[in-house]
Amino acid sequence: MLGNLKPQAPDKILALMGEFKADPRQGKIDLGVGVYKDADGHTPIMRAVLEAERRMLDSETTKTYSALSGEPDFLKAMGELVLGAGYKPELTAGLATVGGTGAIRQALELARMANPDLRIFVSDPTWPNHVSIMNFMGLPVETYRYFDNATRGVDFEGMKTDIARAKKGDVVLLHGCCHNPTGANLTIEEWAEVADILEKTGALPLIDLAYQGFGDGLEADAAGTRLIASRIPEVLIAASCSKNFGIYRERTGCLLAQCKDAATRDLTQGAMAFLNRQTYSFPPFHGAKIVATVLNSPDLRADWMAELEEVRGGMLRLREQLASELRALSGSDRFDFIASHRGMFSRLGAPADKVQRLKEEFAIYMVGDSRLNIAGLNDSTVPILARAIVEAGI
Ligand code: PLP
Ligand code: TYF
Repeated sequence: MLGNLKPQAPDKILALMGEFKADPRQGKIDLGVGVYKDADGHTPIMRAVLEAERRMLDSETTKTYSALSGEPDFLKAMGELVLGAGYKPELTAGLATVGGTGAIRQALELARMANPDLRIFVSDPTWPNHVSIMNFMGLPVETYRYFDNATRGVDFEGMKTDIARAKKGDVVLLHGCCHNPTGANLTIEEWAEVADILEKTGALPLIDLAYQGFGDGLEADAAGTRLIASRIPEVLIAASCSKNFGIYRERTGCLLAQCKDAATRDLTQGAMAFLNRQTYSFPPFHGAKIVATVLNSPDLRADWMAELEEVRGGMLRLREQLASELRALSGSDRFDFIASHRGMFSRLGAPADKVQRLKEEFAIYMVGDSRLNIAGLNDSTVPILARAIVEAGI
């Protein structure tokens, strides 16, 4: 029977990781997969995370099952982290999930349970896993204009026109901050206009928040999400802890569902717990407990925030350096967008053959759509990349 299976196309980003590993060239540069790396190319365990694990090891006495929807202290701390003072626990259902990806999957399942005829509107481009999950689920996907290749910014007029086509019963997937794969983001004024449209159409926003703290800071990166939640009664938020806590492999994230009243919240909470039970029963505990411990211990929280700021500041400095190096080498300001993009990624807007040339000629690996991971750079590789970009004629 298993012989009937069809071969599946590999994930391009993960495949690139393998290609990079297999490349024997000295001085190769990995700007592919979206994982934070320090100047030595290492993805460290954050200090507060390690200390939280030590405390857990000392205090935990059992590994028995815990809560089907996830730990209440984790969900409350995440609600506060994401929604700030606007978090309304009495109106917000919460579900611990297997990473942010699990939260996206459960959000889509939940929305489909509420309306089997829904369509999902996604930005063009978006994280490829969004589309592949939706295709796998058989959900109709519509795209809205987002990236303007001419300016490397957001085509906001196009976006507004396209998301206005989403009706009540449809879902509009928005990146909360640090858009993957482009690095181009909405201003807070633009978020307000998105809220106007959602208010008018009644479409349900699903906000994917995978990089809170990687762009303009923990509060600023949540500002768009908070604005939507303050204006729109029903909002789904898929939050990932993989990047901002550096706990990728612990698979930690949550789905928050803000509901219009307490009765709907109870209904939604029940449906969300049901979805966990149908999928994998209890969600992973360890990563969620790390996050709850860090967020709920003042000393660990302060240290985590300080380290996250170091990480964010490092990426911002690399952006500035790369943009300024490219200004000098190209004699133009056409790469200045790199300094205004936010998060781990920037899309260069280069054609696939030039991306290929960077790989073959210069051993510089970036995703085929010309997305580069800024965190893959350091002081000495910034000039190497800048020279290669100019020499490759990008
Ligand atoms: N959404 C986006 C846009 C991402 O880039 C990621 C990254 O890995 C995720 C969601 C989910 O991450 P994870 O499932 O590792 O928490
Ligand atoms: O976009 C990225 O690089 C990250 C990491 O299947 C990632 O979000 C990439 C591919 C994948 C899962 C995570």
